[in-house]
Amino acid sequence: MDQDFQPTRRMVLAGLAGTAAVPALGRPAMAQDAEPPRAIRQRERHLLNDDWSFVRGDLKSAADADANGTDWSAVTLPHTWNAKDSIDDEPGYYRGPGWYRRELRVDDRWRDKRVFLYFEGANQVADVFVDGAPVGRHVGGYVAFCADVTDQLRRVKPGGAATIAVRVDNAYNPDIPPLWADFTFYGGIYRNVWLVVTDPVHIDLLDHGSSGIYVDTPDVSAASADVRVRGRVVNADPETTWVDVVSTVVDARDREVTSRRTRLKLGRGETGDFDLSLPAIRRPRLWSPESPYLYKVITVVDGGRGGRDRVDAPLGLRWYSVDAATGFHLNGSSYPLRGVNRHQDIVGKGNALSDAEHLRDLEIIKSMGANVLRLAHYPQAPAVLEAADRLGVILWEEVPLVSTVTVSDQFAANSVNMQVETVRQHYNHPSIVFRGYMNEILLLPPQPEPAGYERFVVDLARRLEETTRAEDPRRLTVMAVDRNDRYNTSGIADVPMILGWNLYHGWYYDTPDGFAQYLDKEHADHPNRPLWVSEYGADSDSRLHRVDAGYLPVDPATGGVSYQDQSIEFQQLFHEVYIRAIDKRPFLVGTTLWAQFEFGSEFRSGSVPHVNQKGLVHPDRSPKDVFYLYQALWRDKPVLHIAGHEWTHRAGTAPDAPWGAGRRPVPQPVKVYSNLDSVELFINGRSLGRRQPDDVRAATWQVPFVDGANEIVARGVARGKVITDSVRVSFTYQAPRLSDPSVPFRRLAVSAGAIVQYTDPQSLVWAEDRAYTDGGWGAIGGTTGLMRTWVNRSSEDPLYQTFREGMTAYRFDVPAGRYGVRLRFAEPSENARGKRVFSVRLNEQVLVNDLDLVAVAGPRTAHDLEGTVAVTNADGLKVVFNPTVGHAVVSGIDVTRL
Ligand code: GCB
Repeated sequence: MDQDFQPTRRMVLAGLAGTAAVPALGRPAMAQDAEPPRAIRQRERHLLNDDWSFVRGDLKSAADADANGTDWSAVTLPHTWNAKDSIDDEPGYYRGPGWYRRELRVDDRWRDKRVFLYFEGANQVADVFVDGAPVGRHVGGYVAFCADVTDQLRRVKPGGAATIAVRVDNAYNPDIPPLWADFTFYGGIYRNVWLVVTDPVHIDLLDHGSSGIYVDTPDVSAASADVRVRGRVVNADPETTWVDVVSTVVDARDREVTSRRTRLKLGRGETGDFDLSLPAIRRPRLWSPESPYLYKVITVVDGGRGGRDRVDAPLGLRWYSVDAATGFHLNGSSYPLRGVNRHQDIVGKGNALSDAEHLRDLEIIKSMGANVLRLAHYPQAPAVLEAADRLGVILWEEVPLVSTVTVSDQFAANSVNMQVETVRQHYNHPSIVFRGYMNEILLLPPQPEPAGYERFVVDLARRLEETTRAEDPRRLTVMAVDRNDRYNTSGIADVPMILGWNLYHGWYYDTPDGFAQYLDKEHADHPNRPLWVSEYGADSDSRLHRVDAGYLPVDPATGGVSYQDQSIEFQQLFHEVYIRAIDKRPFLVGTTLWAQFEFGSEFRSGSVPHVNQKGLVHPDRSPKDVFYLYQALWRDKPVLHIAGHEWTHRAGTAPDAPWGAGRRPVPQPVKVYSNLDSVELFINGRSLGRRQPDDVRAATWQVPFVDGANEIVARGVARGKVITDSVRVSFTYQAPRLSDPSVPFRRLAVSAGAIVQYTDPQSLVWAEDRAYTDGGWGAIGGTTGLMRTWVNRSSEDPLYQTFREGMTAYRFDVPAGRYGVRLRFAEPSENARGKRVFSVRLNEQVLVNDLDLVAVAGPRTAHDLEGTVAVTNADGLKVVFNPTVGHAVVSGIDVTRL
């Protein structure tokens, strides 16, 4: 784990509670100096990540950035001011201005040079000043921008320094996308900043933050590849200059492959374009995810005494096409794209990631076997794109128009400009094949919806489509939409070349089987439309488990899923159903699951608040077991993984065990994901037989767990070599009848209202709720509920979020003795005092009278009570609830024999 990475308590719980610590994937991502983006690697450049001061809030003017009296704190870039406030109990996070400032020592050698500040990204409006003078403003939080600061630095006395000040503002702005989306809009200068120095004659840095060089491959085949290089040269020299321009392709070992030159005559201050078609490369080595071979295009401009400049661009030679019936084709062969979505953050750290952390993420994605990555929902750091080129991951890149738009010319203009910037900046990355520009754009129209809103959105889509095709005619365009027929009826679905569906059958609505039916209908209704499954996924939490994972209950009235089971096992089931359906549909261009990593979304209130829990990997980059489902399907290397590393504390009962039978083994399922031909499973050294993994590489055994320690070992043979995986499970046996003397009662905890088990930080397993049965335990009356808001003053949200309401009692038919009873409460729905008041007794003994949870704790806030009670007769223990106003409610009951 990264040294300066402080996981919050919640993250540790979510990631590790109840599990053997699962090591993080990949190598440790240490903070380190950033690698300069390729375009500036050959130039004089200085990383400006250190020595910044920061203040949250506004200053009257940039001049104040120089003044004392402001409470500056020292920061290092990448930096965001929302790392912590986006995961605390307070609703919302700071969205407004912040200022950064830094001294810049001016080198005398720069006198005759051009000097630029290059920001890889700042969210979302940045105003840059040098010694109080504005040098540029950038709108939009997800691409780079560059400011020419030559003139300002010339004013600095020899040996002196200038002050760079940057005002960054992430306040909601109706004219800047994204307006609303399921991720946190972290503010700050969250990517690297560079100072770049060039000669007066140089390749243009000011074309929308691009490298100034645009490499095309108009014709690529196995036999030959044409390469075209366009670019813009600036003559900032006082004299008219002849500029030699030469573009050379070199192979991975820097041997020249092809080259062409030209000359430009540029007057003082003039800019000139060149366009070179290089002699074809014979029998090129092709680029693909399996073999990401990279050439390099070196472009040198030489203006004699006006100076020289050089920009390198990556070159990957590949060709591709899509077909509505047969999907994607790469380099002449059918090539099903299978992969993931990624957001660019780490919960607890925000979006201020080092290049090493970005690279680690890409390595994890690659190691799972994905060949495609959708960069959701905005362009990501240069380090990400360069890693994708190098590792071999095909990219879908998109601009952040998400959920809704503002009907304004400015919104449209900003959107188009974002696409132009994105295309020009990332033009040369061979990994980018798909260009998107909208996600679920009809999800949240303003209410009431203004007349003409839909037309505006469709027109904007057309403009973005035209812009994308004009700027980048060789990439394929794509849009992601949600399950809503409006995309068809409005015509927007036919604007891009490919339509991506974000589908959540079985999670937000319907059952998982609805997914395949939906796809088939869309394909049948629109046989000429290439389709992509751009998202599918379900939440999970390592603390939540379900012995017999099944489809979730659907409310017949709304069609919505009425209880989202966030267990690890449901997420596995969900993905198994989806990937099985996907693999049977060769018409799909690609599929990208949601999402590789858990990510920050401040308003979310699942079992880990502020986090979207659909990731296959935890925030600390340790994998969930479902990661190996995909690895077993997508990788050739042998994969053998017990899908139980996150379920190491189990409990259960043998319902048919006769009285006096003692602790019986309890059969519970254990699943293995493997791409081996067969796998043998052992419990405590005893074989449970050999099985063949099925079509989704899963094999399941009913494993008879014994009370106490269980060592589960999976064993298989890959290419003559034995490989194994093992997990230790601690199992707690509960007798069906609690007073059975052959199983002396110790402790029982119930998660009221839950259909899943919860493992607490002490590894105690809280059982699913149930109705009382004679001799056993359970609720008498009442209904179960789940609150989908976060719980204040607790990190055990899932325990408090489920509840039972309106019961008269819980009964535990324990033997005579003394018991400690701990009750967990959180008011799920009332906001005012006096709306719900009730008393609780432990048998005849009052635990609390007139409990009003809002009054004692506040709404949706954890409140615990405990007491002891002597059980003297055969009636056992009754926790009795007596309402005075409304219904009684409880979230958890933990009974311990003292
Ligand atoms: C979607 C959105 C994505 C969300 C995801 C979810 O359809 O495109 O931004 O995060 O669903 O988890 O609900």
